[in-house]
Amino acid sequence: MFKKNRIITLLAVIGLATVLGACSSQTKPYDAQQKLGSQINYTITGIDAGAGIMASTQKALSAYGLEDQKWQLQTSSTAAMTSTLGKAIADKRPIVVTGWQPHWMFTKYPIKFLKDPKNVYGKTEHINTIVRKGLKKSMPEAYTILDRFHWTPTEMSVVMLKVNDGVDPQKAARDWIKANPKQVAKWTKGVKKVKGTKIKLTYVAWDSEIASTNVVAEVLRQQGYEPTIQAMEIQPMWASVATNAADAQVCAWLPKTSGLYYQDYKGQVEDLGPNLEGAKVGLAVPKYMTNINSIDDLKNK
Ligand code: PBE
Repeated sequence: MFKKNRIITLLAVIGLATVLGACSSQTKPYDAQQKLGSQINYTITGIDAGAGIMASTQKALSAYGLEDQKWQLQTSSTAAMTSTLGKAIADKRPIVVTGWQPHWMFTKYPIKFLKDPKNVYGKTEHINTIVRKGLKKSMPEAYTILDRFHWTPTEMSVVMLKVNDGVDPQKAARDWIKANPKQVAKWTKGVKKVKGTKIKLTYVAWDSEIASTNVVAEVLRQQGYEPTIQAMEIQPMWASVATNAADAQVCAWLPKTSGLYYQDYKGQVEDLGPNLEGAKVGLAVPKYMTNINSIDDLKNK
């Protein structure tokens, strides 16, 4: 019986692999003479459903009249999206993805943002630090460090690339701290050490937030805290800080990407302002799609 089940499972896997293989081999290299939509089944490759970039892309579909042309946004995950992107690029196939920066996809792959003349995604974004109400009073040392925490997209990218290369995030964060003592001293200068105080950070497991959350946690650890970090979906993350289940998060992409959550929770949390400036969100395509430069081109070309 057990054996029979195994064989059935095996056949199902082979069947699925054949179907998937057939689907992907149907697509040919990008052909600028043909309509883009018909070459990619009018599909934008997206990430996890809760991400702000997914909501913004739905808005873009209607703002640019793409819905009428049966364009759709496919939900997946960052890992699946970047892997699909990598495979498409290896074969020079057409693809449109939800893209953002800082992220290693722009370092690793030759891709470009599409212009957004209707400003659906906003020009640039900043990432803010959000803490629970009352943190200043109960943990003034952590509050000061969280308030001062601020770095650049280039600095964040160093940690992100290491993690992408397979280094454990906590180790990547420690290495970065060791290599950047002056920057870290700006955040911790004059702050009293504590002894084993527990502090909890929540985050969404996006590459950028894995990097920033681990760096902040390790800085707090060196200050004497006992930090825990917990990954969750975006909505529970905001709720965790609003309900005091967590102390802080450093993941608020604003004004647009996390804008809806910010509106919902802003009275229930404390916003400590940007920890990074110069982030960007939008749609991206490989550079070899030379005639596709604006979201409008999805409709017209
Ligand atoms: N991102 C990365 C997130 C924020 C960080 C752009 C994918 C989003 O909510 O869309």
